[in-house]
Order: sequence, then structure tokens, then C-alpha cells
Amino acid sequence: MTDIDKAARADAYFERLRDANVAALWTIPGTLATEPTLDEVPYVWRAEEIFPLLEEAVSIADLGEDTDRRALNASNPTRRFGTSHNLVAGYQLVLPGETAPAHRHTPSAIRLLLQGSGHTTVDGEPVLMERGDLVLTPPNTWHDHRHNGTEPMIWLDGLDVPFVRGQHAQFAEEYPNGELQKITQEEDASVHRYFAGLNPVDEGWEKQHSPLNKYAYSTSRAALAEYHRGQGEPAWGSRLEYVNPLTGGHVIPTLSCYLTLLPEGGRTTVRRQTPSAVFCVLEGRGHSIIEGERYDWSENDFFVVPSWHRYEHVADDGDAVIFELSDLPIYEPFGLLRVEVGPKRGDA
Ligand code: 1HN
Repeated sequence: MTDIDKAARADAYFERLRDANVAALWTIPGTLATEPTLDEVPYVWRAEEIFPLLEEAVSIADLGEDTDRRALNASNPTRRFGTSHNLVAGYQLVLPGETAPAHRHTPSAIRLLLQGSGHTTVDGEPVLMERGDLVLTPPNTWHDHRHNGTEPMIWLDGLDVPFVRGQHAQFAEEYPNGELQKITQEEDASVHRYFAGLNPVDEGWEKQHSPLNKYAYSTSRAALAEYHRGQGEPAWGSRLEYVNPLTGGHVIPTLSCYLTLLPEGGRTTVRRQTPSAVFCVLEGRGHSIIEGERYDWSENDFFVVPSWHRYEHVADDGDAVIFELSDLPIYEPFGLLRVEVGPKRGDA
């Protein structure tokens, strides 16, 4: 048999395979790639550019008429939808006097309040949101937003929509009559019930997510400063995770959240990990080096570090406080979590 015979036979064979909807393993690129391909890119969404676009949406989309959520979702330049393959982040605006009616869905969400103040009601509990507060809307919890303050309210949304859609598991439901949900609890009830470091013993909580609907910035910021003060290597910064007080685990089954304090002039250790993350700057000005490229950021900006990209943060002007939303919990149960932390400065 000549090589030409073999090539001709192979061509005909592969065509028959296509007709039969099968493919030969040895012809598929990357079936056993030795490392993830870096097919998404780092990107910074700047408040300076996006806030005005969001404010312009007021004249384009009436809340309750044209949309239930006046939000701009950040798409990774490599994707049609999704800030990373698992996460979508964006800014959302509610004006004084406006309401965003209740709904619930299988994707989970977090909010990080950036400007103004108002309320998100979560399963009957009105949660007051002020700058830096982290508010959870875990899977299938009813949530609506309302605003009775004076200044336009803007927050960062972070959801696991691309992941949930990828699992063909997105379900959503509107609250009856397109209204705000019925309030069944006092304001910040979950904070009053769970935040003291004491857990109720005689109360069942079967859910997989944190019973706390809010992590107030005043508390988180003070805890971070206190931890940082007692830490040996302040120049590398301090990173704390928001936890479910009942388990010490992640706040939501698919999402984990962190807060980092990096003193002015400080630089984090280099890290790369399989999970992706969205970082939002609450204080300070600085930059990150991601796979060798520099990305500058300042207050209220957010940026994405896709999977398996090496990154480090540097605080250039003032102490930096950076909020982080990660899809890390998705990786853990399947043995897919890989984290490399580079040598600390000064290590040989
Ligand atoms: C959503 O339901 C909200 O409830 C915000 O405020 C952003 C982005 C994608 C899909 C659903 C909200 C969203 C979202």
C-alpha cells in the first residue's frame, strides 16, 4: 500500500466519520493539552468611562417600563457574553425613588455598593446597602432593589450566569404582579442574627449558602485593618475571605469573595490559579501586572483576571483596598483547583 493510497483512504474515512457524527481522537487539537489555553484576556472597566454611559441609560431605559434592571454587563473582549467563562460583572444604576421589581433565578449574585445608598430586599429581608457593603442574593432567593436616598445609587453586580447557562440550568421567575416582594423581616435581620461570631444552635439552616445577606464594609474594613496590623509582612498585603459563619466556607456554592488591603507602595506575591476573578477597587490607585502587561486602576474600576493568568497587584497612590469575586468554589469539588503562589520578595 502506497502512502498516497493511505492518505486517500484516510480522507474518505474522515468524511464518513463526520457523516456519522464521530471524530477520531488523534485528529482533535488539544484533547490532552498539557495546560489551559489562555483564551480570554485581562481587561479593566473604568468607572470614569462606564458611569457616564450608565447615567445615559436613564434616558434610554425606564426602570419598570423598558427593563427591570438598568445594568451594563461587562463582556470579556473575547466573548459575546461573560466577563469570564463563569462570571459576569457589571454596574447597575437605580435613581432616587425608583424600584427594580422582585425576581429570583438559579444564578447567584453579589452586589458591592459603590455610590449612594438604598435597599435590596433578599427573601423578605430589607438590606441597607452603603458604600463597600457586600450583599448576597444566593441561588433562587427573591430580590428587588429600591432607593429612597438622594444620590444616584450605583453598585457592582457579580453573577455566575455563564457557568449556570453552561450547565443548562438557568431558571428565572418574576414575582407576582411585577412588584416589590413582601417584607417579612426587619432591616438587616440576618446581620443582627448571625454576625456576632455566635451561631444559633436550635435553628436549622439547611441551605448551602451563607445565612448572612450582608457583610457591612464598616465591619469588613475594620477587620482587615486589624488583621493587617498584626501581620508580619505588611508590604505583601493582607487578604481575607468573606465566610459563611455556619461553616467557615465560601459564601455561595459557586462564588467566593475576598477583600485585600495593600499598603501604599506594597506589591502582592505573584499568583496564578485555575479559577477566574473579577476585582473591584474600593480604595486607592495602583496597577496590576497580568501576564507581563500593566493594567492601571483606581477607585470603582473593576477588572478581570482570567484563568491561569499570572498576576500581582501594586498600590501606587494611597493604601489600596480591592474586593475580589472568584469562581473558585466551582473548581474545588472536582479536583480542578490549582494555585501557584510565586516566591515572596526577598525569598532566595
Ligand atoms: C440580574 O438579575 C441582576 O437582579 C443584575 O439585579 C445583573 C446580570 C445578568 C443576569 C441577571 C439583578 C444581572 C442579572
